[in-house]
Amino acid sequence: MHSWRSPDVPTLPGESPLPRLFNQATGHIEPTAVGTDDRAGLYVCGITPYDATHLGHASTYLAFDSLNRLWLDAGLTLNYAQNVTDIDDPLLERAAATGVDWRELAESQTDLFRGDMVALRIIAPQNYIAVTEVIDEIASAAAELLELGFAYEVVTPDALNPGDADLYFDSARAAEATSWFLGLESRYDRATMLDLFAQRGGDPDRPEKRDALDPLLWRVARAGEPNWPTDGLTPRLGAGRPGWHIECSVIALQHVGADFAVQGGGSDLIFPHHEFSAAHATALTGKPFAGIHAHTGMVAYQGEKMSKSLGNLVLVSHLIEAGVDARLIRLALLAHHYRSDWEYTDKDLGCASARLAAWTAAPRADVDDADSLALLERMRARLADDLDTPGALAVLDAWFASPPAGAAPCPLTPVIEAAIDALLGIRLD
Ligand code: 5CA
Ligand code: ZN
Repeated sequence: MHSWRSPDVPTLPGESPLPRLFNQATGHIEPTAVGTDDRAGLYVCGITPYDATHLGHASTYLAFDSLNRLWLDAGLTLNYAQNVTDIDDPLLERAAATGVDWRELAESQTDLFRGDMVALRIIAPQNYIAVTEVIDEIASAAAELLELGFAYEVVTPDALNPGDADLYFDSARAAEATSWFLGLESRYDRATMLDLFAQRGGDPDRPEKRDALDPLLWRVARAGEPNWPTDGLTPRLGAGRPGWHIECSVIALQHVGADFAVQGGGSDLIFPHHEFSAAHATALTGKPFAGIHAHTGMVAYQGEKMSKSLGNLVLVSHLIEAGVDARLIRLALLAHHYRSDWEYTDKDLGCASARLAAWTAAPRADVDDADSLALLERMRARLADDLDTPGALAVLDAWFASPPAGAAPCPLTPVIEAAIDALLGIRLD
């Protein structure tokens, strides 16, 4: 599927240090270990295309955009993939509720998302992959897991084709036979896992499962549901559609490779989604899924997590239609650390506006003095330390602050202007 147009990113003098990120799996801030080929591998979970793009989505993709910008500034090449969950229960439910064909809903919302990403100047993934583009690969991976003994069939009385059975992942066997274990990523206890599994699309109460937490790999066809043929697979799989977690394992393995630098998404994906995406991939390859499991905090609005199911959404496209400068949306989001949960209010845009006004009002200088080059290094140091964007903004605020009476204001020099563009994605001209 086509991605979107990436913004131009200016080159800066010198280099960023290798960025360090908080790893959910260890609880520590660690260097992002990139391969010897200097390619920085990143997989970020993409949207389920309905009600896109709200500020929570934007904040998550902006966090990983900050990482990509730092990696570029550190002289690395990006190897970035993102999926679109264009077949899943919530999408089908929304399509049915609104009387729109699910394919049309997915396409129109993915288009809207692409437009919002361009407006926000977010670097595009090299591979932007819809799940419906890789159904064959997912079905093969599910069959392989069955062959390897990491999956089992569960009798499915309402299957469209009698005798077809849903396929589940055998968590206990994976924990026994691979380096993955339940909790490797989340560190949650079992009660929390059971609770989150039920809330986030899991089916802990299906009695035939070996473990209540075993996730669905492949759902065989039911009457009235979209399904895909699986001809010629060994072992045999009934026609059907993928479970949720396996889509991200397969797309990441295919387009970023095994054992890449960073797996990313919002903290609502820590369990079960990321835990099991990693489990499936490790069962398939025998290797860890990613070096660092990175998660963004949740943006709330009107007291609750901004979410499609609650409908408390502030959409990027609505703000832009209302005349809000997209740079202000970016600045408002960058003012919060990517790992913190926070609540959006109109004040966020007001603060961003005041900040941008102060920066653009600064006198311009044609030459970079030692102080402005030192400021670039301070910005880099803040950002490389677990993407401390509020810290980087504070460095700039201090530079552009009103000078004491009689003192000359600090100027906007070419390197500072380029740094604001390259590292923060904001063009001042
Ligand atoms: N398609 C799946 C991932 S495979 C999915 O979670 N889609 S989504 O549309 O619900 O979310 C897209 C991304 O935005 C995910 O990384 C999710 O964690 C993140 N996200 C969703 N809501 C928020 C929020 N309120 N604040 C921050 N990030 C959010
Ligand atoms: Zn995902």
